[in-house]
Amino acid sequence: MTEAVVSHPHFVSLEGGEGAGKTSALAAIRDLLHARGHEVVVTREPGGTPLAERIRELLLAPSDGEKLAPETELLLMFASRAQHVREVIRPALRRGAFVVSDRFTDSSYAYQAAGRGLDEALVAELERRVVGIQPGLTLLLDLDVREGRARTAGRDLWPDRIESEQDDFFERVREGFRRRAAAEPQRFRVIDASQPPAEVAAAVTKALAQWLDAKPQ
Ligand code: Z5A
Repeated sequence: MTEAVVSHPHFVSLEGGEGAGKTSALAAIRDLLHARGHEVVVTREPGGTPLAERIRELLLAPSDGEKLAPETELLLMFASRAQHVREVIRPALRRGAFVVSDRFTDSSYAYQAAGRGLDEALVAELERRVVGIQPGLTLLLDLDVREGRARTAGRDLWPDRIESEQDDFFERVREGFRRRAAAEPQRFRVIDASQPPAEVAAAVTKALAQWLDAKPQ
């Protein structure tokens, strides 16, 4: 079991609330890394391996009457992450690839701690003992909650279990992300996600290029 959280220079995560535009930002990140000649593994959380994707289904399935306890939700997020780190992320980093993850542990701090009200120290303990790794760069797509929800309104016939939460939950999540970004400015870059998609992609690419050029290869 790992006891320290080590930042990896080939590991990039993308975070943000609903409708922030992570899909096109991910494509822009992948394209820049490919253009620089790197192998790129694009993955996501919860999920990223067959077993972790099954845990994702459990997590996101609309309630069938039995409410998922916040602690259960947190532990399932970390069960999925434990599998993802061991089966996909660490092997890819070991062979020198870049890993780009659509969400990682910062989402657990934002959704399960800030959003659900669980103790941040519990998330930190799980991060230390179960995960042990964090991205070298985290791009936070920051967007007004209502604007994000307006973008995704009507997209799904049935919103998933977390999408069905109220605006005040998503406001706490947004604040949780912004607090983390303010506390770790060396790791986070905050991107204004209210801009048109091409401008968001350009801002993401610029932040990534600056980070790549600044770090030792
Ligand atoms: N979760 C958690 O609670 N704890 C954890 O530890 C982890 C996750 C890891 C699933 O994640 C849920 O799991 C998520 C957090 C929780 N729940 N929520 N809510 P997900 O990443 O799969 O789900 P998501 O964040 O809800 O995805 P999303 O809503 O699809 O967001 P997105 O990927 O950022 O959005 P998009 O697909 O790129 O764009 C959405 C729409 O907006 C689409 O129609 C676009 O055309 C439009 N769009 C995108 N960008 C723009 C701009 N710039 N202008 C206008 N319209 C735009």
